[in-house]
Amino acid sequence: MQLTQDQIDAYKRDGFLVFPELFTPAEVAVLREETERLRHIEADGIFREGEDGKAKTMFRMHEPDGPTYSPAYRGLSRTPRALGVAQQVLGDERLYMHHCKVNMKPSIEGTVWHWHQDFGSWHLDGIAEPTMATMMVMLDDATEIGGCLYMLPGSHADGRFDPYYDESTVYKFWATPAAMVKARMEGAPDPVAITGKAGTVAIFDCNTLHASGHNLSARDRWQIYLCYNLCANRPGDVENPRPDYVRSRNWAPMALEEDDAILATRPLAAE
Ligand SMILES: O=C(O)CCC(=O)C(=O)O
Repeated sequence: MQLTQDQIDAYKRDGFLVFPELFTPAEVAVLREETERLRHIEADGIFREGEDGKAKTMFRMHEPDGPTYSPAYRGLSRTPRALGVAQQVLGDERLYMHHCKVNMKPSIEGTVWHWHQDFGSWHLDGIAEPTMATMMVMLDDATEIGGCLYMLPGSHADGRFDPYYDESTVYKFWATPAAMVKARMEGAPDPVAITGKAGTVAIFDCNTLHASGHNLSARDRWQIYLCYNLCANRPGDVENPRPDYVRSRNWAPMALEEDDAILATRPLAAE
């Protein structure tokens, strides 16, 4: 999949690109089945919230040597539509994956992700340069009432803001101080709601400010996040590094696979 110069320019200007229904319903169905299979196991890198005990976030489905491995996720992470697009927006063919996760924001109970930049925390992982991009893949239709992502166009241009550790949500993470977000919003275009049908994809710069709201709808909202980095930008040593499932130590360049890499894991689904 070859991006046009207009798309590359828009990525550089806005800090994100959206591709409606880039993955097919058959591919989404395979990824959903795999997600459902894995969310019932017990392993590091699977986080449960709420009274139903169901997994809400899972990591590291793309690596064959762990309990959360899924061949379909590995295939997804290496398709020309995922890895190939990341190579083009980052301008480098030698990429590895800092982490891969799926967020299953539950109906009614699933809460906000405050405004943040992914590089806010990844820099603390020891990564020097913001040459990173996240690809989000919708496994459900994403709606505003269902807690879709919002992107602030152009917000990557000023680089990284020092984050603070936000403990107001169950998952706790490095968010951007509200005063900085408000200052960045002044005079900027309105935030863009990243809505669309399942299979829709957004790829965004690691300094793009993004957030998501409460899921007030009757449906859970599942979204995959594939975080690519240049091999040349692998993390340096830090004290108390985060676990491998969130700060990968596999810095080998990923190889592109065929574009049918997801369905190839399920020959019957491909028919
Ligand atoms: O899944 C969401 O709603 C937001 C997740 C997010 O922004 C992140 O993991 O960095």
